[in-house]
Amino acid sequence: MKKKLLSVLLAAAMTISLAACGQSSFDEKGSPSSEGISDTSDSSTQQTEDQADADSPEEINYYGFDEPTTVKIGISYAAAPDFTFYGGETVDNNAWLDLYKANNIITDVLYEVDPSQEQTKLSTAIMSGDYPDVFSSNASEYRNYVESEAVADITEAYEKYASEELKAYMENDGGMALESLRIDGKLYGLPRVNNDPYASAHVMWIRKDWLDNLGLEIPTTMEELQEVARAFTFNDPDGNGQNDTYGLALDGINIINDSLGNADPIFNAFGAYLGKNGLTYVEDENGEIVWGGANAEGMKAALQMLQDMYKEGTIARDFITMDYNTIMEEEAGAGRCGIWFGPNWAAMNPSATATQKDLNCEMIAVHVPSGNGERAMAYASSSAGTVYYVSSKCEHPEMLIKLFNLSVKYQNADNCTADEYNMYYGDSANYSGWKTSIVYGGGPDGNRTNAALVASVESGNAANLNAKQIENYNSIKTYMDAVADGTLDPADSAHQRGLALYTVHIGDHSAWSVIRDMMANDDYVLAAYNGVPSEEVSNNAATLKKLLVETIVKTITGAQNVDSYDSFLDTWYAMGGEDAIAEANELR
Ligand SMILES: [Ca+2]
Repeated sequence: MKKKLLSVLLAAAMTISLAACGQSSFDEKGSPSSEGISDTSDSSTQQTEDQADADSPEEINYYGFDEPTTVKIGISYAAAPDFTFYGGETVDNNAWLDLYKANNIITDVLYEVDPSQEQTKLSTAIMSGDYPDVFSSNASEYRNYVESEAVADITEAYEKYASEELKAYMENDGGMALESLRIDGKLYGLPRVNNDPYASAHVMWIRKDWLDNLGLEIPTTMEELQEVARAFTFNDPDGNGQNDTYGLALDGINIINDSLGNADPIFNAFGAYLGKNGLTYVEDENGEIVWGGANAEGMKAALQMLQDMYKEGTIARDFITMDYNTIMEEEAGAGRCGIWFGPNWAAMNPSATATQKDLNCEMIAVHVPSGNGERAMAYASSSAGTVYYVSSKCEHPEMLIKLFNLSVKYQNADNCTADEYNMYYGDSANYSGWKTSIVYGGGPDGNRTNAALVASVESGNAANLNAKQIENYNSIKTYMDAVADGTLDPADSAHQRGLALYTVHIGDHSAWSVIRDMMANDDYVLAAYNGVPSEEVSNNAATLKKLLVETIVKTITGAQNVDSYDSFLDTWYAMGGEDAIAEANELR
């Protein structure tokens, strides 16, 4: 579900641009009057106090300008087929324009185009020399823009004008996307950060009711996992007298992935890191960047274990034809497998489905077992996707920073009131809201949002939750009350939704409980390089991943022997891997 929301947000990529941020002769009709004003100025004062500067701190306005400053914008969101304005809002009259006006940022629409024409329009404008002052692109264009000198160096503007909230937003991914944009220490753009690689770490999901039925403990090593998988396969863990279960579910079609059935956590447990794309960068003991799959010893130990499990039947015979959806619905969801790896939402659908078949079904999240005697780590990587720029011709490069400060303040539930959040972020199903802002500053709704939800469930007080959180809170409460009353009805969709959310958020064995523990223990191997790959490396990446996936699957089924991983490595380097690693070492 989270994945679906994320893809909706990504698909709705904002392509609005902004031009000409010179001083204007602003007329009084747009003078500040909304209630956002007083809040904004209060916050500015607070920021000023918080960010005491040696020069003249009280003069820094993080959210706008002391004098009306006109910005011309190009708009493409309004012509998008899925876009709907709230009530009476229009391109010229909406909550975000009011907020900008209240902060002396006066917008004037330079052009309005269909989203499909936005990049062409922008390119034409840049070539003509008269182009928007603030605009965005995919990060793959970042170096081109920097080399063309069309965009400003914002290093100093960011240092001086970034609010504490904006800095915290950039830390959602540990600062990786922002740092990936530095060239010789200088910044020429700001990334949209809606990825939290810490929060999206994968955990192990296991049937707690099966462990209890067989008198087994939660496995903490890969050897123990193999023993549990044997018991789940041969000892009738569901007690129905049928030989209808097995141990570990794997997605054989895409064995390293971002969903259910991912095998990468198993490789991680042996010190190898493939990520979801297969092209990962880790640092070796000499500080050089090497491929995360270059640890042949670790990879071979993990492959040997999986080959052994396949041979003894504790991995499904037909795993090579399974994808994440099969595992979700027909394996975990049907109560056939007892163990799988996946993200925080990887038991939502399976728990709701499997409970209909077996009311005692209990799926819990646990830390990935250790493979090599050390605590298993997760690979954390984040790259820039959308990048926002300010033109090198703009006399106020801080305009970009101030626009971002406003968006981060009003598009994150933790930074504003529930009413403000609903107004400036809006209802994602109907749009408007954040879409009319010039910069999108909504972050991933990670641990902070989760912490508020968990606290409310524990205290029974939902007063401080935003609209989205209250919806989840009510669902979880409905489920928990039904369990307490003995009235749980697994066919009731409201109970299913509550149970699904429970596996993510609540209790000692929720996904979030495990992930918070991972964060506290720093169980992460950070990507040594997060830069956007060159076209050549990018083109080779798909071939390299295909080769890697084929090698892993063939080794598990025994079609290839484990030691052939060494010759695979030679091929991987020769087919473009060597160039990718060299590029990372050169550009880091
Ligand atoms: Ca059985």
